[in-house]
Amino acid sequence: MSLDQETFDQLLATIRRFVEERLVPHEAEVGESDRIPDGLIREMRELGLFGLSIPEDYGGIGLDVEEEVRVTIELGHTSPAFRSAFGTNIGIGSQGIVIDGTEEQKRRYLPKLASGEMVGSFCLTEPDAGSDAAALRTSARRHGDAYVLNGTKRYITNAPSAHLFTVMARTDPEKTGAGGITAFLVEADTPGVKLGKPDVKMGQKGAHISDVIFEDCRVPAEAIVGGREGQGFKTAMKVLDRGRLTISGVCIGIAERLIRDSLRYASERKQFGKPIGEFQLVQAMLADSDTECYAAKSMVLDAARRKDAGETITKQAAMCKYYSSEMVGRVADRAVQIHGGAGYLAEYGIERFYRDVRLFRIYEGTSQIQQLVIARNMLKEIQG
Ligand code: COS
Repeated sequence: MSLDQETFDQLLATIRRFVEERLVPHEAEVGESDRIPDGLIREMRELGLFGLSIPEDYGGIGLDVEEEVRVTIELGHTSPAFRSAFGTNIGIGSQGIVIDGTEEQKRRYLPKLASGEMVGSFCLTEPDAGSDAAALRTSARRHGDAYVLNGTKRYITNAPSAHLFTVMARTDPEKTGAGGITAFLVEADTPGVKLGKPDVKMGQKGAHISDVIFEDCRVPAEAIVGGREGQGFKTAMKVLDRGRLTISGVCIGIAERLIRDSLRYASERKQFGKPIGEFQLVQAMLADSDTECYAAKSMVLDAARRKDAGETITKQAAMCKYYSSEMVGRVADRAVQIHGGAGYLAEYGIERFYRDVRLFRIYEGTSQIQQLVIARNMLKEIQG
């Protein structure tokens, strides 16, 4: 553990209270307006949420992976758009620097990301490179002691509010695969950085994505993460290993929330003269949801502990993301079913979660990519 037990328990209790008292009451409003009130973002900054996983030496709280997963489960008890506001700062928008950055890059950016003064964002996906991330085409050509970036990144979370992008670009046009890719730190106000219109999404209203376009965008060589060309793909994969555990934590938190809401509804709603929770077919749905959620939680905490102990958990992270995101999809579907007509109405919020959770099976690697990563690692294991 990075924090002592008492401090960590206090942090968890504070976050639980913040979620219940400050975020849950704003869920419907954020879902309708597609905007998180500025005051709530300020409160998130004050609580240190933008720096949860950033090391203490650089102004963050420095949670280890298990602690971060536990906190993320709490944060999952409300609409995922709230966590998304700082999710890139503690995840894919900062971890490239934390894991592979130079000391100078850490000192320059991490304190501002930890305080929330800067929003960080991660640019890997492109119009023609999503699951096949190594096929990306954004180029970074060397000109003296600078690089010039050209290309378009797509579906970039928090791009509309970002100050800093971690951009994966091809520095070696001769190498078509992962080896020719380099990660750059590009500040959003650099000439040649443009944003597309915020995309209109199915769910997770209040969290915004857009294209990020680089047109002859010139950055100094010191912008390369870690200072070495050709390491960007590996940096991205390491970032995603941790990110997939965190996304799993969000899925578990939302599943817990939906199970709690379904249980309450099943105890109150009466049909045929008794609460519907007394009918065995409804009980079966509740039992399946709780069992699957417990299984996901057990796996994610195990994988997080292994990562904290220094193990390579690429396979386990893929398993957790695959299982947890599919699990919360089933739990949300059952929650709609248990709520019946009410589950389909905006007023009860269940349909909003149903739309929100659909994304988890897609971003930070689709379920099919997770299956591929799992199987490839199994084959590697038997080959020794
Ligand atoms: N940690 C460290 N290094 C890793 C790694 C990991 N988790 N995964 C792969 N690598 C390394 C490999 O070891 C290999 O290095 P060498 O060339 O030195 O052997 C290199 O990276 C290339 O790996 P690989 O050959 O497996 O790459 P592929 O092009 O076959 O792609 C997948 C691998 C499909 C797994 C990858 O493209 C992927 O994860 N795609 C999904 C991307 C994604 O999640 N996108 C969502 C948007 S980001 S929010």
